[in-house]
Amino acid sequence: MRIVVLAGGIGGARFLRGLKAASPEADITVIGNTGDDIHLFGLKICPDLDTVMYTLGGGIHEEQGWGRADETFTVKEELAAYGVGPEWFGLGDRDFATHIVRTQMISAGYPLSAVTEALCARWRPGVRLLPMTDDRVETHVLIDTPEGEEDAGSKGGRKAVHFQEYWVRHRAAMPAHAVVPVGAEHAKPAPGVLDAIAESDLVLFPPSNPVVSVGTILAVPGIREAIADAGVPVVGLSPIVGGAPVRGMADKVLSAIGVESSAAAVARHYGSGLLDGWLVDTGDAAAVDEVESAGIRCRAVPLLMTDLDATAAMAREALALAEEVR
Ligand code: GDP
Ligand code: FO1
Ligand code: CA
Repeated sequence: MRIVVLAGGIGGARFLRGLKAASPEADITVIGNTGDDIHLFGLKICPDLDTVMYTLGGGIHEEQGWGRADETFTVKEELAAYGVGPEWFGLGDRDFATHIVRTQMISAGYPLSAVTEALCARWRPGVRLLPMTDDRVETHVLIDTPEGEEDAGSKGGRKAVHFQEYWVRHRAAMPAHAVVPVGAEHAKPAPGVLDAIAESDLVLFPPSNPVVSVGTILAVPGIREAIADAGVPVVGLSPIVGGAPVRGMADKVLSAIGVESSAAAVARHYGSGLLDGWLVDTGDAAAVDEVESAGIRCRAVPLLMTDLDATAAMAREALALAEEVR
């Protein structure tokens, strides 16, 4: 069974652990979001690719869902001592090595897909991890200019900030007026992405952020079309449970695109042109009829990834729904 999974970071990575447990013989290709990527201290950082790689490779800081376990922050402290910011992005010493290797390989001319393959040769995540594109795409968020932070980019009292500044520095405390995957319109799917979709038996949308994770991957021209045309089941799992994200601030970016934070609204947002099946949490069983009336087969099952067994059960439900709609 060849499965393609569009993944962001924490939610996608945790789901993938369950999918591997539920279907050990499956050949899984992960198309990873690179819109979160940020350049800091002269290094290229790929948060979502690293979260998938570390989580499946056994190096992740489990509670955080990002960065390495057993971290130290000596380099970060020294940078701060030099007054070199930003200080709000917590890069650990072990993590710095990943960004140094990646930046070194990129500077030597390797595309991000080759770099990711090289990093995964160490971590052996047990899936093929492909960036959605080798081209530069960075998500930016339009916010009201914070007090005293007017700059050249400010216009009409608003400014665009990098997604990481919005998410980590500001903790998404203010409304997002727009979310823009800068560069997506000129980006090409990375080598292997379209082939993996065309050769797949199933495409899964894990409970990742529908806007800045799955949405960003679908914004790369050709990817949405390839999935819609693949002629295989496309099944998703709702990241929204009980009208709110299970974790994080996805509601902020959903409202930026005018989508209500509900399991049914996210399914309708993806659309029946893309989704064949959708899993909602048992507490959202009332949404089943609404999703089905949108032409998407829907089931209510436990959707909290509390541990590996719970996540594996969710993955098995997604596989079962895929067979039902095949
Ligand atoms: P990020 O890139 O680190 O934000 O991770 P993703 O985009 O892959 O996933 C983030 C989403 O995962 C959030 O919107 C959460 O609501 C969702 N999520 C986290 N834990 C769970 C869970 O246990 N169950 C479900 N259904 N969604 C979850
Ligand atoms: N998320 C945070 O909330 N705080 C941080 O200090 C932080 C540092 C960080 C460093 C490397 C990395 O790969 C990811 C990091 N993240 C951090 C997570 C990152 O912001 C993710 O992009 C978001 O969690 C959403 O995907
Ligand atoms: Ca992310």
